[in-house]
Amino acid sequence: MTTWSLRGLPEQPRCLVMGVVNVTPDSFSDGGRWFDPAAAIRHGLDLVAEGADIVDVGGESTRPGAARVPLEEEIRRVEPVIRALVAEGVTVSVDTMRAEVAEIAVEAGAALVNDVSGGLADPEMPRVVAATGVPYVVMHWRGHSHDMDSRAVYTDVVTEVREELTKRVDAVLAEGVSEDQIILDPGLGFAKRPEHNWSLLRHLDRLAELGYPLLVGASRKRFLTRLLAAPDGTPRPFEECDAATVAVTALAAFHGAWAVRVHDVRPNADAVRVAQAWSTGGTALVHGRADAPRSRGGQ
Ligand code: PMM
Repeated sequence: MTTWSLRGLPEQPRCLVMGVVNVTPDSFSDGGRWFDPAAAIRHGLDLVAEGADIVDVGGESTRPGAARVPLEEEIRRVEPVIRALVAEGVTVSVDTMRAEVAEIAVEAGAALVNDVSGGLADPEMPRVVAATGVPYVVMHWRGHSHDMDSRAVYTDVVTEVREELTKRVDAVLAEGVSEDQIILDPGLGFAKRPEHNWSLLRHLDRLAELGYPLLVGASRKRFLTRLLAAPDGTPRPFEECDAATVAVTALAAFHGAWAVRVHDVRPNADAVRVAQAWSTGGTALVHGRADAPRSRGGQ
């Protein structure tokens, strides 16, 4: 298992867990629950207690069909939450497509810029990220949420996502971002139908060949609600898809993902440890030493 070294981010010989705090009234799966700043801060701290290595704070929903949030409102939502979590020693990432928000967030202590548009939504973003020097998630993206489903057209999704990510990497490098800042993300659910998401997960190795750490965000996405649909085709509610998310986490971690972005942290933190133990034969355990006395509870 590769241990990636990214400035300001935790280093572990296992897949990292990024917990999600959506400071939004209308997010994909947890809309409204953490809209109040105090609730968002408490939730971020709870996620760390449950095993999150990084807490991803976002102020703009990217759920399919979502409209954009004004810049000032996005800043108002995320800045106090980032400042408070950083003050508590939390490693925070900011989930934003806007350079101005990224700049303010890094100034407030964010250690990572997570841009679902990979620098396409705001042409200033790569320059700002380059100036801050913090790691930068370049996600595969084809357009804003209001019409992204109409862009989910591929003949060979893995090859096309690989090519489009490569173009984005070249573009951000040309703006001064350095190679050791870049993290790639296939962008599950963003201009992707369920079969596209599954192909990308099946071929994570082809994205890993690009030579950058990979972040995978499958948590509570529509393709899981469809996979687990009732016999009459009714999709399973988002919040009842967490076990499927954990299964994706175990497999993604086993296949070398650098990190997973998840809502329900604790079982996913368990899953990445299972994947680590499985792939190393238990020789490099970080928590729970391989030679620790056996606990009660069987073999
Ligand atoms: N998905 C969402 C938001 N931000 N960031 C990255 N890097 N990758 C993702 O897959 C991703 C993301 C949408 O999920 P949510 O609204 O349920 O948090």
